[in-house]
Amino acid sequence: MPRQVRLYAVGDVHGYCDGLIEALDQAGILDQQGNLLEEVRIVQVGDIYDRGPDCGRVVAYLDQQGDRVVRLLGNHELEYLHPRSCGLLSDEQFQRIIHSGHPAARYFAQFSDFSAARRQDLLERLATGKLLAAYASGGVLFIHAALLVRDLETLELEADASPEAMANCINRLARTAAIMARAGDFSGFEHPLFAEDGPFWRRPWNFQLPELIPGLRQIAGHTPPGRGERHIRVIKGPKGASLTIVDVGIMLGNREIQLVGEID
Ligand SMILES: [Mn+2]
Repeated sequence: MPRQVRLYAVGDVHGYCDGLIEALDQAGILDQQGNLLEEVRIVQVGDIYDRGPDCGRVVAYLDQQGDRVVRLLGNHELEYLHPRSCGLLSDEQFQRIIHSGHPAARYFAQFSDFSAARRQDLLERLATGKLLAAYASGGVLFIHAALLVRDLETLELEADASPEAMANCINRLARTAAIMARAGDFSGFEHPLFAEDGPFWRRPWNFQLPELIPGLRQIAGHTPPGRGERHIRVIKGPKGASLTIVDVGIMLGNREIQLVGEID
């Protein structure tokens, strides 16, 4: 009999390793060595890189936790891979752009932890299933920003598809794009799934609540709370649909993480 495990969702980390570890510690899920307890699993909903001081340490810490951690693709990881952004750039080209004073410099400066080596690492993880674009467990879909009814048409999925079917379809596309990109062809990331108004990028104020997929429970990150707020938020959609936003702003000093449930 496998023991029951407790599943938690952890929001955007953005290079704040100490903040991440404090959040896990406050949730009471670390052992004396600072590692995740054996019966704990976490889904980190993406955006490990950029803004903070320690993204390399965050990656190393999460790797050290082995299969207790599911890592998802955030828009910050995606922009390292996408041909519209850093996908085709060398380190020298990237540095030249962000120091150019060109209007594009500000956009690229958001992804300041980018390097070609990190792009290669992400492609390798995505191609081998160590980094996922979406995850499903216990009837909940985990994705970086939000999946909407219009995405189901793009993905050729039925409205009543299971969260597992949705995650499988999204992961198949991402994995194929990564395998192609590893071989030098980045066109797989031009699929509408990876567009700037797609499920890795859109903000809650850019869509209407009825656009949430009826009855689907989603957990996402991507958007920290507004000024004065510091907690996980829940947005309600049609027929019991919900979008739980677990980006509490670790980079702003906030430390809440979400218990999703106990699973076998
Ligand atoms: Mn994001």
